[in-house]
Amino acid sequence: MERFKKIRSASDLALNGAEPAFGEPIHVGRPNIGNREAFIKLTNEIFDCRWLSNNGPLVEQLEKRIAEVLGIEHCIAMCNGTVALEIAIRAVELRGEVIVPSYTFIATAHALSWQGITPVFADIDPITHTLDPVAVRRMITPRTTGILATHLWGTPCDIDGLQAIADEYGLKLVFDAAHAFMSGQSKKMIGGFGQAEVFSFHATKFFNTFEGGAVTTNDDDLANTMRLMRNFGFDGLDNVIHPGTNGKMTEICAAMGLVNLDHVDEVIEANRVNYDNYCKALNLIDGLRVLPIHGSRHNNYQYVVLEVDPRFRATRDAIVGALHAENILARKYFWPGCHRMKPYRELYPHAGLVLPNTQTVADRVIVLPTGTTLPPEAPETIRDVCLALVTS
Ligand code: T4K
Repeated sequence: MERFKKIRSASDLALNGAEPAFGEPIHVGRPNIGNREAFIKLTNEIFDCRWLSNNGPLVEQLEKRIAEVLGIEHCIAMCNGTVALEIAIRAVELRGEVIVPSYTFIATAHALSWQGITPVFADIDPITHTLDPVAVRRMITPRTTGILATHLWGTPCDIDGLQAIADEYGLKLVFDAAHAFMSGQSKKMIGGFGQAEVFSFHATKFFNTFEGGAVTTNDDDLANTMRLMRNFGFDGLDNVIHPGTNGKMTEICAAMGLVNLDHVDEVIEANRVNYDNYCKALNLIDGLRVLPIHGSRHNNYQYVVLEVDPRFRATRDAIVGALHAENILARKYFWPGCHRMKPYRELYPHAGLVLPNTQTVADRVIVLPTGTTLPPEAPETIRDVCLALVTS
């Protein structure tokens, strides 16, 4: 992709009438696609054997390979991350109130409320952006049955801190690991913590199966229950032994997963190089900071998170507006926080009082594009846009 111009001052900004820096939109969440020929070969095999869904051979292969890669006992592939969350939530028997972050994608809260469970929002650690165990403790009531914590941006939560609270109060602990495939804590990969962990393999994730997701666990009984729930509760032909839904992954999605799994290290490396370039370009500007990668030697570098200090001379929204004008479609994930979205705002009009860090962080974050299709000039262009905004 061609970079059309050098931005030296405000008059060079598309916002002020100049040509955009990029001729085509640069998206956050542009899918990474592995070897096309290998995918087409697998697609032909699917057509030849006429097995399209219902726990086919490719789904079984994908589950086995993911379990091996993550070092866990069971991987149950699903049609998407949201249904995977719903199934995990039911399988571990969450009910009443469950403590969640508000600073997460809306699916985390929806997966609970969709099943009549009340999401209770607890605050995050402003450094890591993940659920703060001290804040969780404050939100426990007699109706609390569990904690659903998000490894946001692929950063592992304070797993030990949350597990200690779960043990003390007899709560279930489930992780929304939608961002954390191939991330880890010290030597252990995300996938085996808590009762269960839930991944998303949506097109916008660094590893995708078009749409898809999975629940991973080391608990044999739980894995069996979730396999039943994923397929209407069927145990063999004509025999339903459990309530269930349709959470099955299709063979074409599993084929995409198998092909993409072969390229996962290359994608992480591309993300890591992008991340380093962003740090070099942006961390020298006073008031801007690329969120450091916290806590592990394993990280997928899927999200490049820029924090804009409120004292910076351009606001976060002004920067996003200027970038969009340049065709760089940076995002304000996960602004304004679930508690300020209509369904939960009405439920908890005063939630902001106990979520100061959530509100501060949600108001200052910009997620920048990365992945295998990122033009190498993007980090410097973004730096120049920010400098032009504040030096004019
Ligand atoms: N928990 C967490 C913490 C999550 O982040 C998510 C999903 C879930 C649970 C639920 O998992 P799934 O049920 O989705 O498997 C996107 C994704 O749709 C969503 O999967 C993801 N999180 C979330 C963080 O991002 P939007 O509404 O921002 O998507 P959208 O359509 O604006 O796409 C993002 C960008 O990607 C756009 O600039 C366009 C680009 N794009 C998108 C698609 C689908 C492409 O270039 N190609 C594509 O095929 O939610």
